Amino acid sequence: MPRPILYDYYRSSAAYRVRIALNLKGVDYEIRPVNLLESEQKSAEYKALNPQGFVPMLEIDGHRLTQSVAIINYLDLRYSIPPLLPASAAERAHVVAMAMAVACDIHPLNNLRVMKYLKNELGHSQEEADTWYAHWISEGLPALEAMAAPKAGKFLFGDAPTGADVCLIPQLYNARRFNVPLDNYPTLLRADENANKLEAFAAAHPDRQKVPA
Ligand SMILES: N[C@@H](CCC(=O)N[C@@H](CS)C(=O)NCC(=O)O)C(=O)O
Repeated sequence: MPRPILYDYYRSSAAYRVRIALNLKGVDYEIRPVNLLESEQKSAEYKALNPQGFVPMLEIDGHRLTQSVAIINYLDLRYSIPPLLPASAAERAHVVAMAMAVACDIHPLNNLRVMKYLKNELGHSQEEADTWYAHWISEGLPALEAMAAPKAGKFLFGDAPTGADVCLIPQLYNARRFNVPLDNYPTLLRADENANKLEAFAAAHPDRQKVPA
């Protein structure tokens, strides 16, 4: 089988999730950059492969997979060690709920196309767009902190990273980029600190990726 190919943009937090998951699973993969700032994701060539025009996309085992959470789920089923989801139904639902709080309820509101629409079509200033961005993070993270706190250990659920941490860490990277205060989230910050000590997370960080020319 050829090496999996990740269609990636270094600052895409959805692609960052998949880089983390691939690294945690120890999968050797190739990166194919898609420059979002040049709108390469909207090209006819790319949309023929991924009609949604998003990164990430992963070519693996003869499949072309899209949607980061679906990709992470595929990787978890394909490579069982280390597991990214607990085995028990209730614990799994809890971890998936935390991952979805980020992937479905915070991140989509701040996606590039949304930010562009606010500024280019609706005429909002950069300052207003930044306020929007920070608002949805500051609205989502307190809930995630409260969801995680009762069952968290070193990570959002227990002492090993799960899919919830895979989604959280890129979201915290985005929050810091936009100077969103994080002091009120001790559980999230503990998971962040512990995750970034692991090479699988550290190697996936945007600062360790090649920036498109
Ligand atoms: N739900 C999708 C979201 C993917 C997504 O939003 N990707 C962003 C980068 S983080 C993107 O490609 N945006 C391009 C655009 O908005 O035009 C996933 O989890 O994979």
